[in-house]
Amino acid sequence: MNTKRSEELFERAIRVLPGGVNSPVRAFGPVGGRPVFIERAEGQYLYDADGNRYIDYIGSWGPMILGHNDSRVKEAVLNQIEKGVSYGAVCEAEVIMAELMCSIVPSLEMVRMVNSGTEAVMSAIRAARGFTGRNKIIKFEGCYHGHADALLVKAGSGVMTAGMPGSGGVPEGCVRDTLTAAYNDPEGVEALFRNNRDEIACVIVEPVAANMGVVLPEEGFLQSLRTLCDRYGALLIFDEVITGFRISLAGASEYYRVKPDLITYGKIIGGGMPVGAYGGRKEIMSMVAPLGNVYQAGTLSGNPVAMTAGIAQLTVLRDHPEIYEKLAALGRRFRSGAEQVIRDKNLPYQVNGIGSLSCIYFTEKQVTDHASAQTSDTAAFAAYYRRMLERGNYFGPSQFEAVFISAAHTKEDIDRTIADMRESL
Ligand code: KE4
Repeated sequence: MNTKRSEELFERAIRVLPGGVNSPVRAFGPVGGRPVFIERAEGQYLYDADGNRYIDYIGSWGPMILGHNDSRVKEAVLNQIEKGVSYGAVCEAEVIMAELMCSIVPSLEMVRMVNSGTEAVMSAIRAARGFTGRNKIIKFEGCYHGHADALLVKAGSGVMTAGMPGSGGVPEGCVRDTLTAAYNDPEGVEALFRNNRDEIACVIVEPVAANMGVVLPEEGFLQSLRTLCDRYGALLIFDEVITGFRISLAGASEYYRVKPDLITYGKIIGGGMPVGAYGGRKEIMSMVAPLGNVYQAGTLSGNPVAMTAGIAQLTVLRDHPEIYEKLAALGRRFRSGAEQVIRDKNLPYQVNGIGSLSCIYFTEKQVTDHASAQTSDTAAFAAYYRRMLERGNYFGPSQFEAVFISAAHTKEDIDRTIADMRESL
């Protein structure tokens, strides 16, 4: 595959961007080789600077659930741009977006828009601490909640890919109040509550852990968190930056029938533009400035172009429930095809997933948490990754990232990828 132009661009990039990237997960270090530079995207396809076409299984790490350049989103954004790109003042699009999210997700009584998932999570935790008057938080090993200091503890995604316990530059004082438990281990969570009785402000969890691959909550796990939070007076935060509006229209809180106190969002709600949000019970959100004393602000929060993109995408998802049936069917097709190849080739690999989120783990152990995910053979994954890329399948360059399928993918795309998998595993 000719990647000459990408290589030239990468030579320039590494001189002026740390590692040549604006986000570590885009770097190809973990899989070897150098990143291909994308020039344009359409539907389920990416086209790189050398004209190579790829079936896209990242979808910008989740936002592009309808596929790239969806005409309904594009038209709405272009119309808004004609009216200006940013006002720094309230506009109707912000109200429509908040009303739309609250009308779709029963747990959302009030919501605040921000500019990224990281900002959504750090703000939700601040609101939880302000509401409860407590400092400690519980997170789960392998879950990733963005790069705010207090959350960079045994985090997933790029931190896990790099094999880092945490991050440089984070003072001990910033993580002193962050407690961690193993995913799917309610007993471990209860022990933390018992040992920190009335000090815990919140438990934050990815209801489907999609930053150590894809790890599903075991039966009763999420409900156990709800019960423990109620018993000890802590808040339950669902980080739905990936699962929100993806595993079902109303997300994981509806899918699993567990009601969190706060939910964080990103990705899909921005339609590809930089957007995050947090929201939930009105009495908690009423703590947020200017209503309450929990300060949080943002120059581009509620940006009209970003709101318009999000409104357009969420409206399509709300008005076309058949999209979720298609996403689920394509996800099942991908996973069952992968399982067939693994069986035929007698490989000790695992396939996890739900709806349009999947992950092939290069390990013989069933993956239910961070420790079991860590048993994966990342070198074998890297070799597989490069062979699949050569054949025009673009996955996240890490064993610990999810495979994202969009509504623009077809059965033929999936079958083609499975055929390539049969040659690449
Ligand atoms: P952002 O700040 O990257 O918008 O969102 C942080 C975040 C928060 N919570 C969850 C559950 C997330 O998955 C993320 C971000 N996800 C990664 C992909 N695994 C973003 C990709 C990247 O870091 O470039």
